[in-house]
Amino acid sequence: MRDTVVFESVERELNRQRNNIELIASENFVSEEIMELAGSVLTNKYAEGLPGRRYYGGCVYVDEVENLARDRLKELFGCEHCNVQPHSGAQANTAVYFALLQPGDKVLGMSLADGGHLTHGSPVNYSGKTYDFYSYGVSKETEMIDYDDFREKVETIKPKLVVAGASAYSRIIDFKLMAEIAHENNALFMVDMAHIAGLVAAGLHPSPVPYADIVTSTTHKTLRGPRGGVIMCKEEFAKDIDKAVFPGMQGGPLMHIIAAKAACFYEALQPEFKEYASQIIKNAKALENSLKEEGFRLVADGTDNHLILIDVKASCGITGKKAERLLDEINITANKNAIPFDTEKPFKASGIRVGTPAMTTKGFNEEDFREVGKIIAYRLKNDETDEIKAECLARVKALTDKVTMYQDKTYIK
Ligand code: DSN
Repeated sequence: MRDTVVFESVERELNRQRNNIELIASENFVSEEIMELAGSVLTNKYAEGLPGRRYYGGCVYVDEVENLARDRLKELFGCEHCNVQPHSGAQANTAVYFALLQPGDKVLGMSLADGGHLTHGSPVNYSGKTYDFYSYGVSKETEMIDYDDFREKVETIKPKLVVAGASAYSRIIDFKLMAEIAHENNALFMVDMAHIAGLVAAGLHPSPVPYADIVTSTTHKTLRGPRGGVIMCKEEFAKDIDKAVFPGMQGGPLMHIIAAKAACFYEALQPEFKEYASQIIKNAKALENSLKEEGFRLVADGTDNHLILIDVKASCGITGKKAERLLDEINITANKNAIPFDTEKPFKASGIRVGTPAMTTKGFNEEDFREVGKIIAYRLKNDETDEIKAECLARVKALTDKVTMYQDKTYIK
């Protein structure tokens, strides 16, 4: 008997994805092929181990798939070795720590409050509870990474591992400089490039791969693949990383997701992906300009990549939590986010984070994003009236009505 209840929820989510302007900077919409592979019969297969060295029979075809994913990922980023099995970015990061560190070892990562990630040493996360994490952050004046302070911290703390990468940072990160500082001080250097992986793949953000000992990423953000993680590393760490993923952290890999990852890397190797990534950045610039024209204060004064942090407290006198709700009510999806030196608690926050990858996939251009900026301003800078809400909803509908992706396909139900 068909479980209609869960299918109805999925149907409602499909309609939400169709009707909303999706600005969550870490989300995207996958292609029909990736969706099909993620929902394929490979979900039925156990394949613990690596291609050619499995703990189960019947792995000949999933071996083909995992080899394709590994070869394509190596070609895409030019890494020496990779593991495509981590179920998520958090698990990829945890596996790296498990491979390189002992509990209590010193690690330096970017502060969550300044744009880092939970797994970069937050006290509520496994990383912060297990290792002796310290943090670096952004300068108060520029709200960009303070590399002098970073150097001083590496020199005085003498961490075993330095972690770079962020989930709410809108400027280019100087991975080469950070690697030099880490290596001069005998620290290993790891980069979590989850947010910007698609931009790196397209050559639009400097790649950390030549400089870092280990690079982790998710596959579902700017890279536009299925939800999952990967690890890339220098050959000397290959065995330790593979062992840390399995049997260290995980059991059976998700072979249907690895097939979808293989398709994602194939797509990212095509010339059209470069155009897509370039449009993400052009759209973010258009949104930045539109928001600035409306008088908004943007953290770090704008963006070089796919995301913008809007200081809604300084700009409109409201919290990020309220801004998120006001936008939700007009079918614009974003998330509240702490800004550097925030005086609000993280659950309320003074900012919202907006990104362009998802709607760029759906075909939005600079003009569309200028209009998105104006709608955001109109909603957040005015009183909460039914008239304004209705006007905003109509303007959002005018934009989403032009989208064709996911409209006529039944495969996503
Ligand atoms: N949770 C992700 C984000 O939204 O940025 C990071 O992993």
